Amino acid sequence: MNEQKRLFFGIALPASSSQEVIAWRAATFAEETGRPIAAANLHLTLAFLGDVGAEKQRALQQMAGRIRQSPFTLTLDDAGHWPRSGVVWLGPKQAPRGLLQLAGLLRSQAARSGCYQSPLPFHPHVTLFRNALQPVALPPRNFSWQFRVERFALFESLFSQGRTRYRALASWELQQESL
Ligand code: 2AM
Repeated sequence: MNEQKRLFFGIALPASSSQEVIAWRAATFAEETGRPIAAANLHLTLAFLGDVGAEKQRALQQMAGRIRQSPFTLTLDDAGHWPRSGVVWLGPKQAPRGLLQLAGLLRSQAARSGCYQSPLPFHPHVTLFRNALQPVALPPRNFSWQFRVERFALFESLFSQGRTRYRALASWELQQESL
């Protein structure tokens, strides 16, 4: 049997930031903006892997486990709307080098394992709303959430009873690199 799972590498938002973000979202965006993402589902995707079988998953996990990288600070201080995909997002105005490095490594490992990687440049973001197909009034950029990223995870995306849920299957710590 070769059961496939829908997988991605990503960073979960700390629970405290998630709560602050959803309170801010509720106060900032009109209700009809789109379908709000649940607090527990807020995350930043590093590399989308698609449907993956057990053997490939093992190989991807092994490669992820060999990554040696220092923790970094992520600041979410930008927001935008992609009308074609219907996504309203939160992201960094300036992506930290550590984030770009980590995503770059995971994306190239994924490509080498045969997981299709979009040729579009990596645009780090946390999706706030889906199905936002009408123009969206974006708030002034006077917000900012900052947190330390000390681990990343392999998530499975599960869809049942009309709801998407993400489950962390494995995670890896980012460790201060020795000089
Ligand atoms: P999105 O939030 O911008 O839609 C799980 O689906 C995660 O993988 C989401 O964060 C999603 O980004 C991201 N992702 C990237 N490429 C994807 C694709 N081709 N299909 C589904 N999700 C994708």
